[in-house]
Amino acid sequence: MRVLRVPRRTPGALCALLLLTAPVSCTAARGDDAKPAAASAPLSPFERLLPAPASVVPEGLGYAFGAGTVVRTGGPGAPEEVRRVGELLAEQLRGPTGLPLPVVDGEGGEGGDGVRLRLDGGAGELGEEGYRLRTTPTGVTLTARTPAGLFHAGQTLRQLLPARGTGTVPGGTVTDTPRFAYRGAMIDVARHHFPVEQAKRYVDQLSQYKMNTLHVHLTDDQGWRIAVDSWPRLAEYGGGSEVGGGPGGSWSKDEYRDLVGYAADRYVTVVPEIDMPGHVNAAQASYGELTCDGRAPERYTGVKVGFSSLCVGKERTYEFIDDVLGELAALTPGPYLHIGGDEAHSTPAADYAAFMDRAQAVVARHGKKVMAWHQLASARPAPGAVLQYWGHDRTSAAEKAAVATAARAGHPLVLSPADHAYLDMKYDKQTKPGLAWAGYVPAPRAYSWNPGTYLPGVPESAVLGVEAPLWTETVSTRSDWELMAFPRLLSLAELAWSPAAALDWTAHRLRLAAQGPRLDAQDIAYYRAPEVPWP
Ligand code: IFG
Repeated sequence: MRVLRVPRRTPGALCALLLLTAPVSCTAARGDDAKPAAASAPLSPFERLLPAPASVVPEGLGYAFGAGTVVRTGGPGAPEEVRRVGELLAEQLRGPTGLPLPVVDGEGGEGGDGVRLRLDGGAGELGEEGYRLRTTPTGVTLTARTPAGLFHAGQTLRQLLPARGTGTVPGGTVTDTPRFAYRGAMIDVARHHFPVEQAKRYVDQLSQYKMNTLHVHLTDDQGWRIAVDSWPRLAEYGGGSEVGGGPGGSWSKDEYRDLVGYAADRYVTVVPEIDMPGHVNAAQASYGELTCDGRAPERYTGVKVGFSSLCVGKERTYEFIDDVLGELAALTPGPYLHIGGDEAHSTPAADYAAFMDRAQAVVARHGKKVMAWHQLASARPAPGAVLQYWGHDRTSAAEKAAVATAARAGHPLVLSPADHAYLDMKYDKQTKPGLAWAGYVPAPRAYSWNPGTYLPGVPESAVLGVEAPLWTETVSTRSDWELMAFPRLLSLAELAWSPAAALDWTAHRLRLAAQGPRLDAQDIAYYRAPEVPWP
């Protein structure tokens, strides 16, 4: 059931009529249309929700959170995972509200005031990640078919309360399911090293907006950031450089496991990337045997791309990728290993195709699915390989057509158009960090595209989802990271989750503005984009 979103200035009488005929969320019903419309009348808590939910039916009185509010994790026999979701939600709500919010098993019967988490295997219409959130004066009931759905319901509940302090959750029902399955953000920890704590903070932030995938670009010319037991110099030596000549660094296997577990608790899947056959200078500086002439290059701290290539004709190369991908697969519960494949300008096309054939076979042998940048379409993508498109408006029709052909041949696409979704693109010429090779991406441009119709000849059914990469050639601090990522990541989150019918910049910009106090409360150093009416 869709909720009609009627324009703010709908006359009260008409809106009241509409209320009789269709569930509408119109604030004009309060009769405030008599007054000249304010620049932006304050949004109701339902209208502030980001990503915009599929359906909202405001109804009756709400539930006031208070000292007596209890979080109840499911009826008898509810799986342990429901309790864990309840504990995490309570923890996320205690901060802003300052309330005790104890977590108890069971629903405490109808008299049980508070927040109830309920798994309902029969709620087929909610799918794998959807939920229903129903609020009455006695409490808020979160219902979902899966714990992931309950987690997403909790993120909506967080936004129905103020960013600071406690309040009343408005009465009514939110019924919500995502448009796309893959809702991702990528972080490049190779150009500049970042501690795993920063990646975990990003997981907190992106999962709050129902994104469910963190792609980690672990290796590149400037650095190797993950320990590999069978090739120890990769992290020990190859991790000791970064753009600009800083100390670099790398993650131990335990640190990577910690990130994977932390992400899983928030229903975020980690997709690790080992870029190949290009972008490999750090690996070759660590092991000269990985070059064709056996001579290890110097470690690289510049920002050029396309100058390195694994030695496609050497068997040692395939022992290397088998060892590396094998150890990474063992650490990665998620379905994908990303093998890069971009900018292999120093690998002849035939060699590239032969190499990618073998690399894809290695991924399969270790029980994982292939993900790669869309250049793989020019070679022979393995059955089911997912292609990540990073083209832009100036990408040739031929290149777009090759990707569309691959999509129609059964290769799902993850869309990351560089001139909409690359978070390392400057907002404008004043932006200090960032690049501009794909043009400036001001906040509205991050939102002004429709993944379902974006690529010619690619039906929405071939689009697995969207992903917002943040490359770090020019980003070396948390504040620069957050300046570039926010608020544009929230726009990608809405494109990834909300129904196409909900996508409307004039409403979205108000929802972004309403997130300002929440980002402030979480100490996120976001860019106060001039196109957004921040409070
Ligand atoms: N393209 C390169 C990245 C990075 C990026 C910076 C891809 C797939 C430009 N490859 O994007 O390594 O340098 O915007």
